[in-house]
Amino acid sequence: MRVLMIQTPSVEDLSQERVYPIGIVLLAGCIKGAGHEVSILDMNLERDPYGALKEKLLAVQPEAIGLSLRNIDPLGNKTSSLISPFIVTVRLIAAVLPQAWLVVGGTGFSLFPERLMLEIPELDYGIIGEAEVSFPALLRSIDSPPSLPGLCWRQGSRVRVSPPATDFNMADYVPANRLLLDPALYKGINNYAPTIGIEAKRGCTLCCAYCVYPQLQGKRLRCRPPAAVVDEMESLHKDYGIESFHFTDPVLNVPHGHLEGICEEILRRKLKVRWDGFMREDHLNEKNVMLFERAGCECFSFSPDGLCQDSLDVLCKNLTEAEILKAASLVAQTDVVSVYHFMVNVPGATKENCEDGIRFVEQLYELHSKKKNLGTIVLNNIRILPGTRIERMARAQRIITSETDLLYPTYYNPRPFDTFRYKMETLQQCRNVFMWQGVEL
Ligand code: B12
Repeated sequence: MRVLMIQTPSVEDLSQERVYPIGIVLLAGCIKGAGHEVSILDMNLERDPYGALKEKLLAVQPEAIGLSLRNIDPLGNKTSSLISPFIVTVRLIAAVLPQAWLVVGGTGFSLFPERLMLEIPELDYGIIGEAEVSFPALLRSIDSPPSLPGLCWRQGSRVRVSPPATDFNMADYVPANRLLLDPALYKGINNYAPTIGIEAKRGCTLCCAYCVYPQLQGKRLRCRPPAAVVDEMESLHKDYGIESFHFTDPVLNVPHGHLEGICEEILRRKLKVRWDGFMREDHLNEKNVMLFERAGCECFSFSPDGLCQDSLDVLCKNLTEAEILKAASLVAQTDVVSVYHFMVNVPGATKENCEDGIRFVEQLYELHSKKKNLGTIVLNNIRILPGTRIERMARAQRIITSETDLLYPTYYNPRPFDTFRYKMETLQQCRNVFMWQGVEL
């Protein structure tokens, strides 16, 4: 079958940070291996995404099209949605090639499968979650597929959804076939985020109250062998000149020893690469922080989320203020920048714990002031996503009701602390600017 894989618009415009669409490239490799003829279009690279789409459809004449809906919205307190460009994309395809089978997948779709299938009748099938096994199996018998993990299909006017796969064996992982989409196209397009993602593992054992990662990848950690991860980095470095990578793992430095193994392998091979990824504070110690720096870590990214112990507890972070400060004091001694993400106005916010939060941010800046290595502190309200503990809390508190449409940007930000984020942002921006300018506040 001739198959076209499309990364639908994942960002609002070309000024936003963009990423190599590793999900569809992995799947394209799987179906190519199964004998299909496959091509790829990333609409995020195009100045005229719909023009490029139409041209590609007419040139390739695919019989089946795999659409990836990665993001439903840009998060970060923004209120714009990526659902509209997705629907436009689907309608344009259906108008240009009405006979082609349309299959949708990706993280954004996986969060709202039934809703999107019902709202967009042009979609024939969906697959929620990881699709290395289900997608090729669906293409094998697309007229009448068997029961497959994560499959969404229509039964009359209803949509049926099978539970997703969360057990793909990462020892069998075949890295994305980069010949199908040239990584060089993504060089130098971002200011901050490395465009090339590397998966070192899937799964997350944590149960943070707002987070959908365990829903998307399962709760069991599935690690790739460190040498296989470094093989992939090495070939990207040698064949495409890629120097900087982002590890896509929900938490990069768990379980203990895995990232350490990757770093030792990078050092053993004398690979000159840089990388980053989100780390847990309570798994850092003097020794591994030094190892990570030596092996090319270019940013310690943390998402402690809670600005005080009450908030950490309500968000089920299983983390203490002391652990965060201990980690901060370790990374502050390195020559690597650190970035911290926090959530503001979380359930149970009080005047006192807002003040605690202010003090906490001050403490982080104090710790990093000597080496001036605090990149930034990102402050967001919580985006309420379906199936999370925060969703249940927000319903119980009547912050959202049965009328609330979670498909579109909905944040947990009730009064009276709904503007606290701005106060925190002023504080953090002042500290940041004054730190970088070397001026005492
Ligand atoms: C790593 C990551 C990042 C990195 C990416 C770095 C890089 N160079 O790749 C960084 C930090 C830069 C980032 C940025 C953003 N991200 Co992000 N990111 C992730 C994360 C943790 C992993 C994504 C990943 O690469 N996974 C590995 C690949 C292989 O898996 P995959 O893409 O899911 O593909 C599999 C399946 O989904 C499926 N599939 C995918 N496509 C298709 C298509 C078809 C047809 C089928 C059948 C199946 C299918 O099969 C694939 C293989 O199994 C996810 C959360 C998660 N655990 O999934 C969030 C996530 C995807 N990100 C999200 C968002 C919103 C963003 C940002 C908009 C946030 C922001 N304001 O900066 C930006 C957008 C960037 C962009 N241009 O798209 C959201 C999306 C949901 C939503 N709320 O809209 C998620 C789910 C996190 C969350 N907070 O909930 N992100």
